[in-house]
Amino acid sequence: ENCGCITCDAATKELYEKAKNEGIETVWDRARAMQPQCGFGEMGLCCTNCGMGPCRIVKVSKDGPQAGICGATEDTIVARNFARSVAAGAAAHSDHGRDIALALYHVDDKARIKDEEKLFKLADEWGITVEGKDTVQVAKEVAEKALGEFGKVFGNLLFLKRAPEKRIKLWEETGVASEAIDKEIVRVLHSTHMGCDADYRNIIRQAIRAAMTDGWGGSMIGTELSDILFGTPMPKKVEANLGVLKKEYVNIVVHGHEPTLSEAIVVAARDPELVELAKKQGAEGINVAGMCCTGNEIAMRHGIPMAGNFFQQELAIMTGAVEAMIVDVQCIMPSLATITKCYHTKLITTSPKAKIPGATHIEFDEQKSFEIAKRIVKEAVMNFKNRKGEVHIPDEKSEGRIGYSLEAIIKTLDRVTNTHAHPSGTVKPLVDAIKSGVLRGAVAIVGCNNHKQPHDSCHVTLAKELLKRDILVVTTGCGAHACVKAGLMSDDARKYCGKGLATVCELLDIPPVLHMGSCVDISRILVLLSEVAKYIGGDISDLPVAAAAPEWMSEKAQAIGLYAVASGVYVLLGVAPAVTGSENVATYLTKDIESVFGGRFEIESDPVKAAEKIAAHIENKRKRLGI
Ligand code: BF8
Ligand code: SF4
Repeated sequence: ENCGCITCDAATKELYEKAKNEGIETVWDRARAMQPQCGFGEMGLCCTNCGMGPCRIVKVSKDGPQAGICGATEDTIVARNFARSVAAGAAAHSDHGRDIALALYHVDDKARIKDEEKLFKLADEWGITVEGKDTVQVAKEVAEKALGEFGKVFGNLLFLKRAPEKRIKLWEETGVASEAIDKEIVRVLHSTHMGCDADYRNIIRQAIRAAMTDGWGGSMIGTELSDILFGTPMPKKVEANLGVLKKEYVNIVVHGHEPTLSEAIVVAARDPELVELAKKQGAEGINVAGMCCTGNEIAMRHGIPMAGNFFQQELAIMTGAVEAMIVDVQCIMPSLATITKCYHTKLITTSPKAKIPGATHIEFDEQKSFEIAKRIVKEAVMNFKNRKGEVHIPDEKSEGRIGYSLEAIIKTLDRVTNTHAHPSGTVKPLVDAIKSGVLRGAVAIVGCNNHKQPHDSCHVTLAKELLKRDILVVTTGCGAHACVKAGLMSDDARKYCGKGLATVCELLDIPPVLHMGSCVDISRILVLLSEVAKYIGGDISDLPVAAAAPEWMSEKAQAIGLYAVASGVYVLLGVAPAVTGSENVATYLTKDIESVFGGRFEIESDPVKAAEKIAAHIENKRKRLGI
């Protein structure tokens, strides 16, 4: 795949050419125009934390400034910048979780709770008595408890208890057992304010506390409560790539993150009245497709086709076939407003947190969700007749099986446990496969697209390199889109696997790359790791596993990376975070931190070398386990 092109995805290549021919600027053009990118920023050496700045530290020469005007060293500046990015990422994921909790809080009809069993299980976990209460009441109390996680005055995050005991103890000893979500994020902002924390290790410690409120806090709340509200994903077939758009249909692309909006759109688009209206406009019907993490959410739960990932959002509009792109929060390029000007596509923003000049704003309100969703879908339907010029939809689409929530994985494993009279509902078969060496280990490939890497190519190459080494891959976010588009979630993908992994896939009837959801759903991976670690009576850091974000770009990815490291995971990044300006900070994050948490960062941009490093790490862990 590493052909030096901008992407390994054929649909993307095709539409990128179209954009060039039509003189439409895309992310790749703007990235090129941005070169060379600022070296200070790239190394994390620019500080704008107070009005005396900006201060930039010149590392290359002894003549330039070696400290900020206040005296902050490169260690302090780099650590502060990194911590603030992590806090912003944790804030985004956690605020998403809060919105889901609010949606659950406002449920007034039992029919709107799609996974009652999960609701009662969570109520039990959180010590909420359920006797004599109806489902709606229990939902309200669970939602209230979840909302309390953001601002409670005392106590640690409730979900930390899901980790193995050794891990919990380690977090307490090292001072990273997080308290309330909002509190930890505020603390990063406070302690990195001018003239506060100057000790890079302590700054990173607080950054970890904030990162933990993402994975073990807001993200986990987002995942759990979304499952309760909209259903826990189970395996299903899905089609992926821009070829899922249909020429004769009203095409609606839902893009962003929170399933509250997208779920409502999916329902509204099936409304007979609106379908009829679409037909009156000359369309054959209404086709909803999802983009980025919203795409993952509705694909996992309803099998709605996945239109594409982060670097395909502009291209979707260039098909000329999208009547409306409906967005909520995060990873939405402001350039969409510019591009929609050249086509008939309506860009519809829906969140008070994310308005874009040039877009139509129709604010979403969970309490009137169906009504508003219908209004939005109607806008799209009525826009069908405004299509300009020719429609250009690439043929490319592939098929895969997705929907591997933790519950789905356990159910899948039960297929082999039950036959051996072992207790069902455990991770035993997975542990057995790893112990025997049939499976060498497992790796999560997650994260975004970034122009610093060829689009999708690093996700796909890394996955294939791991599969052939008998390493199972799980994936979320834009990495999941990349893998399903490349056919890695089909049965046919067994051809990329080593003999052991191929056998496991056949036995369990699974694809070798498991789609576990959106980026908040990395919380599912944390729970899976915890379950496996508990099963073997160890810690997450003992396991032959790793994580990789070969094309990451967002602040959320930095938060994820840091909570994974603090949870004991080896995290390989394909793009270096802006910490290279401080040798101390860079060394701490990529080496020394391992002696504290058992996890660390590794930077490697070449996906083939990345696979080698990950495999070496996994074999190392196996050796230490004596397996
Ligand atoms: O949360 S992988 S580009 S869409 S940040 Fe964004 Fe990155 Fe995609 Fe989802 Ni995640
Ligand atoms: Fe400069 Fe210090 Fe102000 Fe940062 S906090 S801008 S280093 S004076």
